[in-house]
Amino acid sequence: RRPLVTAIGGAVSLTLAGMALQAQAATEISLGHTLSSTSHYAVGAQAFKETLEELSDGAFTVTEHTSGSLGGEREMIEGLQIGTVDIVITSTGPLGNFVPETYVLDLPFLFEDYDQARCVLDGELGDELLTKMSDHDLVGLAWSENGFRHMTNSRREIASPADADGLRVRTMENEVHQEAFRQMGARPTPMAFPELFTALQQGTVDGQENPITVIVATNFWEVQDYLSLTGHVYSPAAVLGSPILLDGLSDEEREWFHEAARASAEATRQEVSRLEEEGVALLEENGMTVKTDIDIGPFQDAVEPAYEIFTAEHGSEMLERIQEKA
Ligand code: EAX
Repeated sequence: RRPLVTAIGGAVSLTLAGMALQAQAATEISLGHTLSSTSHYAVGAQAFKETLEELSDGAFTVTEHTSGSLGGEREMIEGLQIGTVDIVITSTGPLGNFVPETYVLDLPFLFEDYDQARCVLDGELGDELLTKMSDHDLVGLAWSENGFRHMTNSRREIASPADADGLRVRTMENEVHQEAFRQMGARPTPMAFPELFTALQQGTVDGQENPITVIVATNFWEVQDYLSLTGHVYSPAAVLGSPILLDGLSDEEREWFHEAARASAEATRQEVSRLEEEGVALLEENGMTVKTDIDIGPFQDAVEPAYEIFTAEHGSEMLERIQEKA
């Protein structure tokens, strides 16, 4: 009997040792974003998770934190720098505060359509900007997408800049966006995204601007009656990593993260395209009055000074390179 007991004991301890080894080997990666679990960012987060877990054969597991549960985008970017979060999917909204070179992407009416924007971000300039992030304690993994931004508000239909006059519009914490809205005659109020729904509900601000993707994912129709398809600025998203995690990995491991980020961006862009097709109808079904046929000329004229202010501060080299591609 003794050998049998020993054999069983041996098997049990082997299994336990195996489990301990597995538990030790899997590194949990935290991934944060500001949007809901049904959003285009969530689609991208899941693609990141699947790709990384598959490539690493389970050595890394990814836990997604949605809806700003790790804070707003500015806070999460700070979290990457100090290593309290590993991966963040964020708009470029607050990014220029950390990597000023990215401000150029936030200029209003810079990109004409999705193809052009994606092409620039996937090209040399996009790569350069991702590389630049290393100078600011961030790892730029891939350019993803939020979408062309449109204005919503609870007061009136906006068909021209004059209609935006005096309107209190929440903007992202981005000086280029704030300037553009000032030029339109609105009263820009920068605010982190997780505070926005309540601010709209309580009337602290009259309106906000975001892509169809975000308006759909956040049920903004509950607090906003009017949507105007101004498409006034393309909103890129970036998949960013913490240098504190990534610098400690092997080249092979780091490449898995880059690949997972590219898969994430691809999945997100597909979802953005789908929502561009179907989102407006959904918003109308939910009671929003949508102004579609907007003459954007007067809006472009109104924000023109934002370009001068931008180039005076940041130069025109990157801007000219983008405009050459247009
Ligand atoms: O990145 O803050 C914003 O309006 C962003 O579009 C949102 O957080 C998604």
